[in-house]
Parts: sequence; structure tokens; C-alpha cells
Amino acid sequence: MSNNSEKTIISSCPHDCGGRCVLKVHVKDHIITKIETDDGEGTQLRACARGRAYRQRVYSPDRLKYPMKRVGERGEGKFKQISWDEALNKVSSELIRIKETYSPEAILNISYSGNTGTFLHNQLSLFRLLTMFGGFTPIWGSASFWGSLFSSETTFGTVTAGHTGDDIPNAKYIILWGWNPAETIQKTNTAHYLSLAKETGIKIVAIDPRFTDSAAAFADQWIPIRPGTDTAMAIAMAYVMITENLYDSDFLEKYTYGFDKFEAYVLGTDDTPPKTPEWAETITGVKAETIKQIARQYAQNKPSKILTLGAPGRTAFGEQFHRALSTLSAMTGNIGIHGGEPAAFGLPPVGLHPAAGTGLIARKMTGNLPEGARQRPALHITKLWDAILEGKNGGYPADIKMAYITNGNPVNQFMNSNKAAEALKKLETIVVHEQFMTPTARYADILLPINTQFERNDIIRPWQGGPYCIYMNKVIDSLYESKSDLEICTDLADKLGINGYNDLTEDEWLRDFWEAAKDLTDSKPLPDYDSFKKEGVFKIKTDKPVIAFEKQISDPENNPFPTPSGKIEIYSDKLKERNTPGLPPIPTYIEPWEGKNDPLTDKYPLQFISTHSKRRIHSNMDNLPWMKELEPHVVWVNPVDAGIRGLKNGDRTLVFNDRGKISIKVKVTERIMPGVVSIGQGAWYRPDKNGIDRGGCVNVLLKDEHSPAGAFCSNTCLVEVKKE
Ligand SMILES: Nc1nc2c(c(=O)[nH]1)N[C@H]1C(S)=C(S)[C@@H](COP(=O)(O)OP(=O)(O)OC[C@H]3O[C@@H](n4cnc5c(=O)[nH]c(N)nc54)[C@H](O)[C@@H]3O)O[C@H]1N2
Ligand SMILES: Nc1nc2c(c(=O)[nH]1)N[C@H]1C(S)=C(S)[C@@H](COP(=O)(O)OP(=O)(O)OC[C@H]3O[C@@H](n4cnc5c(=O)[nH]c(N)nc54)[C@H](O)[C@@H]3O)O[C@H]1N2
Ligand code: SF4
Ligand SMILES: [Mo]
Repeated sequence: MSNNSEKTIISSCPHDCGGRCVLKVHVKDHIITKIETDDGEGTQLRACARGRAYRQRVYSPDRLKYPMKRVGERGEGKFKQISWDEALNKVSSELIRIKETYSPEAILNISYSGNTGTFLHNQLSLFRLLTMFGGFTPIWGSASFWGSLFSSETTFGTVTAGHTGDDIPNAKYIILWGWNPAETIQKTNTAHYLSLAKETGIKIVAIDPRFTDSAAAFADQWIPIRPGTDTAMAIAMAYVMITENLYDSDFLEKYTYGFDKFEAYVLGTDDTPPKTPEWAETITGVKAETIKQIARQYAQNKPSKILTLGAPGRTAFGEQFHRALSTLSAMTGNIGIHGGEPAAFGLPPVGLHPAAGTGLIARKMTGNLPEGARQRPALHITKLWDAILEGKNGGYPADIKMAYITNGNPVNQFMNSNKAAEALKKLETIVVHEQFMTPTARYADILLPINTQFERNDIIRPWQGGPYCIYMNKVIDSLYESKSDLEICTDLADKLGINGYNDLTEDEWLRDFWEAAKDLTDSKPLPDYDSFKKEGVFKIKTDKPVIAFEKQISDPENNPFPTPSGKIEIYSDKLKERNTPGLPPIPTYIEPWEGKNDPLTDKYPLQFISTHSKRRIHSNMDNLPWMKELEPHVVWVNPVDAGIRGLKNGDRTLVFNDRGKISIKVKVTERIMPGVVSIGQGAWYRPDKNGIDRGGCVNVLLKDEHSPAGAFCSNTCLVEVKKE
């Protein structure tokens, strides 16, 4: 084919948004000219504005172009170009120095969600290198949905507990519980299935402190609720179902374990107060009558679905929220049936097995591990800054001396950005692999430029599983001097004298993965590698929606749930034994810190939530002009709260608490309930000389604390707002 002819190449976005859509990339003379999306057979996997704008990200003047070393202060962003050889010599000599002077666990690997669902190019490149080098301190905790994962494991014994999106129109009643898929992508096409449901007249309600685009587009009723109190509403719904005999006692008897203990708590026969709708009204701000109505409608319109992902559980004691919702789905027998849903982690039992990528990488690694290269004790993602500042003296497992950061923007995305900045200044060495000069990259000593997915080959599976996969074909050669994480780690392995890190080409790796995927995946047949690569998209044909726990419900004798009791565990003996404060064996409402009764409300009376934004994938794309046009970055404040503070639409305000201050314009709107304010997460941290963040990064405000099981509490926070 001549260089002049235009070609169309199939790819996708690998960042951590909930979609995995088809990008049809047009390329002419090695330049990307435009990006279209799926117009093929079957349900189309249509890209959003962010995916279609990706050309601007690839060709952004801000792309990191060559290796650099820091010449200014950490955080200042002053760097000087160096050669790859100098950069990699420095990185390898620092790795050796830190390991030999201190110990391997002095090296903290902060690699996060820059690539998710990709088989080859992801955070495992560094994970594998550092493991083969002799170990490091890893991190744990999913900012996204740890509460939900924990709940699904505890209640159902597995996280494969969701339905495919095409089951949505099978429901008779749908609750969008802190769920906004019109803006915050969950599974590709969810909004499409919700519109089908709406067209057929299915009643949809939205429970959310904000009147979201999803509520506006799909819901018949909006129920504003105080952040972090949803568990109380769910438990009061159980009260209504029990006292009005609106629950399926046969289902509970046959399939669940420990309902009687939950029932005693709900009714108050265990010496706690009864969890009446009136009790919940004072906590949640939702009228008792509304709670009764929702409980009755959910129970009486079977099959019914509660759809949620992480936001109400991204709160203090958020684990309880997910366990309470799954209990409601069990009480109504909405599990293992089409149109129902276990209100659990949304991974459906279909599609490429995740272990095809990660598992094979792990297998390849084990043959080459040096003595003692075991996994070290991990640090929770909310505790990294304290761990660096306090070390072993503060009770942390290691004294951290070096941070190696790939695929993440932790200064921006993990809580307490000001503390992050302080902590990173304390380290001896920081290495960052990035595509852009992000707030985290500004702290690097050595900053290495990474190519984009269009500059390499990969295979990707949908974020929450699903019936398709995409071959992300390389579109153009790597721009400037950029490389992939894998290429850099391969070069470093040479410098470090590590044998067997990477003896395969990209194509050989992907071929191996595909063969492993074929063996591991139930959905058969998968096409051969070469035709998959050529076609780009493989949609697994299913004759009906794929749902979780069908066998466990239709034939329970032969298919117990993978829990200790073999049943759905409303009560958990494991949690009883674990005996951790804040993790009771049944789902209960526990009052969050920084909630409406916290004495701190005297100083900071507003509850603050941070939502995922339609113009960014976390912090990715904050710097793209096309995305800036899509939505202004503002704080939402209700007219009542604005009135008290003399704020008018468009005023510049300070949103603040003891942890930090953000300067941001206000949107005065009834789309948020009184007493609550919100800002889209992901804007880049840009502190001025007075320490006021001019970029609008929400994590300046958030407390670096996690819930007892590890949930990330980014919707638990108190602030005040005033005119700047
Ligand atoms: N307050 C608050 N904080 C939050 C949230 C919230 O709702 N509120 N949400 C949380 C959630 S759910 C999540 S998942 C986290 C996300 O946390 P992060 O994963 O830290 O966030 P991203 O902004 O996606 O950062 C990924 C970075 O990887 C870079 N990158 C992309 N591709 C590559 C690559 O191939 N190699 C390398 N080396 N880098 C690459 C991108 O440029 C980007 O800067 O944020 C969490 N933080
Ligand atoms: N466009 C876009 N899509 C994304 C992402 C992105 O960055 N951009 N990130 C992806 C990732 S990694 C994740 S984890 C998911 C996150 O997915 P979600 O957690 O579902 O998304 P959020 O936007 O944080 O929150 C959804 C809704 O919950 C509401 N909410 C907040 N706190 C509470 C509460 O206490 N109670 C109730 N009832 N509602 C509450 C918010 O107002 C918001 O409308 O999104 C994914 N999809
Ligand atoms: S950003 Fe997410 S929703 Fe948008 S096109 Fe890419 S994968 Fe799809
Ligand atoms: Mo996430």
C-alpha cells in the first residue's frame, strides 16, 4: 500500500474509563487524520467524545518528547533533556544503590490505572521488573470499588456477580443508586440500554445528591440523599419489606445464610432501635413516605434491578452499603434471574478470562525469581504519604526512600495532594514514566516519555468483562523519543543484569496471550490470532443476556455459592471471627466521620463529593482544549447555600478545609441538594505560592483515610465555600 493512501485501523482507549469502545483511526502518510467509531454488525461499541478527541492527545504539544532530568525544585516542573542512555544508567544505578544501602522494600512501586484491561502494556511491566530485581513495597486498594469488591466476595464468594448491559430492558423497575452512566461510563452502551428501557415504559428512579444527566435523561423520579447515608435508607427499605411482608421468605430460606440476624437488627429485636423509615429520614434527608414507596415498588415489580458501582460505597463504612443492597436483592429473589441483578460487583460471567494476560505474565515471571523476591507487605493507597513521612517509626512496614511511578498520577488522584507534595519532597529518588507533565511528573528526578496505545499493539478486554474484545493495532510509529513501559523495563533489565525479563516480540507475547485466552475462556470458539488482529473487534455471540448465578439458583444442590456456607451470606462468620471495628458480620448503618453530625460541621458545614467527569478519564485529558470546551470545571452549590454565602453564578470561590484550598468558579444550581457541594475529580493540581490550588484538584480537600475493609472514601469530606 502506498504511503499516500488513507488506511483505517481499529484500536480503543486503554485508560481507566468504564468503556472499551471501538476507535476507527484514519491514518494517511503516517499521520492520524480523524477518528471514527464502530459502524459494524451487532450492537455497536460507540466511542464517546473523549475517544474521538484522542487525536488531540496524541499530537498535543505537551506530550513528553524525550528523557529528562530535574533541574529545579521538586514540583517546580523544570527539566533538562538527557539521552536514553544517561537516563537509564541513572535509574538502574539508583535502584541498585537504594536496594544495597537500605533494602528492596525501600523502593515503593506506585503504578496504577493508566492502562486497564490491556494484556501487554500495563503496570505489570514494572511490577515484573522490580520483582525480578529482588522485590519492592507494593500498594493495595482499589480507589474505584473496593467496598463493592469486598461486599461481593463476602456475600457471594466471588466478584463475578453482574449481568451484561443488554439485560437492563428485561427489568420492570430500575433504581440508579448513585449511578450516572450517561456521563460516567460503566459498561460500553449502558446508556443505550437505559434508553431502550425507558422507551418501553419501565419505571426508573435515581437516588443521588445530584440531579445528574442520567436522572434527567432516564429517571421518572429523583431522590436526593445525604452522601454516605445510603445504607440507612437501604436498611429502612428492608424494614418496610419485612413489616409489610413484601419479601420472598422461600428464597431466603433456600439460598441465604443468616437472614434472621439481619432481621433482628432491622426490627430492633436485638436491643438496637428499629430501623424504621422515620429513623432513616433523620439520617438521610429522604422522606419516610418516599422510602416506603421505593421499598414497595422495588419489591412488587419483580424482576427489578438496583444498579450501582462505587460512589455511595466510596464513603466511610462504604462496604456496608454494598452488603445492604445485595441483601435487598436477595430478599426480593432478584438473583440469578433475567431482569434482576444481585446489586453486586458488575462483572458478568462472559468474555475473555482476565488471567489470559496477567496470569501468563505471572507464569513467565516465576521461573526467574531471585532468592527472597517475595511480595513485601503492601501500603494502602490512602496511606502512602504518611508511610513516606513516618516510616517504620510510625508503624509502617518500610522506610521508603525511592518512588517508582508508572501509569498513575498519585499526587492528583490519591487523597491529600498537599501532603503528597510534602512527602515526595522527602524521598531520595523519584522516577516517573509519563506521557504528559502531570502534577506527579513534576516531582520526578528522572522523567521518561511513554508512547500512546496508537504507537504499539495490544489486546484489550472490557473493563467489567463482557462479550467482546478488541485488538488495538499499532497505527503510527512512536512519536519523538517515546517508548512503552515494557521497552524501558526491558532496557533496564539489561542494565541491571536480569536475565529472561523479555525475550519475546510484542507479536509473540500477544500470540501467547491469545492462545491462553482461548484455553481459559468459556465462550467458544475464539477466532485465530491473525484473523482477530485483522478484524480488530471480536464480539462473542450470546443468544440472550448473560447473568450471574443462574446455575446457583436453578440447581443449588450441584452449584453452591462459593462462600463458606455455600449460600448467599447476609451474615458472615468470617467477619465475626475477624472482629474488626466497623466490619460487623451483618450489614449495618455506621455513622461516617465528616458527616452531618460531626462537630467539625461548625467550621465546615457542607458535605463534599467528587464525581467522575464526562470531560476526563480521571486526570487524563484535563489538558485537551476540545475537552475543556465540553464542560466548565466548577463547583456545584445549591441556591440555598449560595444565598447564605452571597454567591452568584460564575463567582470565583474558595472551597476549603484544614487540608487545603481550591480556587474555582461556582455553578449555582438546584441540580445539587442543599448542604452538599460537588466538583468533578481529575483536574490538575496547580498550587500557587500561597498554597491555593488554582487547578481545582479535589484531592487537596480529601482526608487520607480508608474505610475498615479498605474502601476509598472520596465522598466523605466536609468543606466550606466562600467568595475569593
Ligand atoms: N477525590 C477523588 N479521588 C479519586 C477519585 C474520585 O472519585 N474522587 N477516583 C478514584 C478512582 S475511581 C481511580 S480509578 C483513580 C485513578 O487514579 P490514577 O490511575 O492515578 O489516575 P489517572 O489520571 O488515570 O492517571 C493515569 C496516568 O497514567 C498516564 N498514562 C497513560 N498511559 C500510560 C502508559 O502507557 N504508561 C505510563 N507509564 N503512563 C500512562 C496518564 O497520562 C495519566 O497521567 O483516581 C481516584 N481518585
Ligand atoms: N467519563 C468518565 N467515566 C468514567 C471515569 C472517568 O474518569 N470519566 N472513571 C471510571 C472509573 S475508574 C470508575 S471507578 C467509575 C466510577 O463510577 P461511579 O462511582 O458510578 O461514578 P461517580 O461519578 O463518582 O458517581 C456516580 C454518582 O454517585 C453520586 N454520589 C456520590 N456520593 C454519593 C452518595 O454518598 N450516595 C449516593 N446515592 N450517590 C452519591 C454522584 O453524585 C454521581 O452522580 O467511572 C468510570 N467511568
Ligand atoms: S474514553 Fe471510554 S467511553 Fe470514551 S471512547 Fe474511550 S473507552 Fe469509550
Ligand atoms: Mo476507578
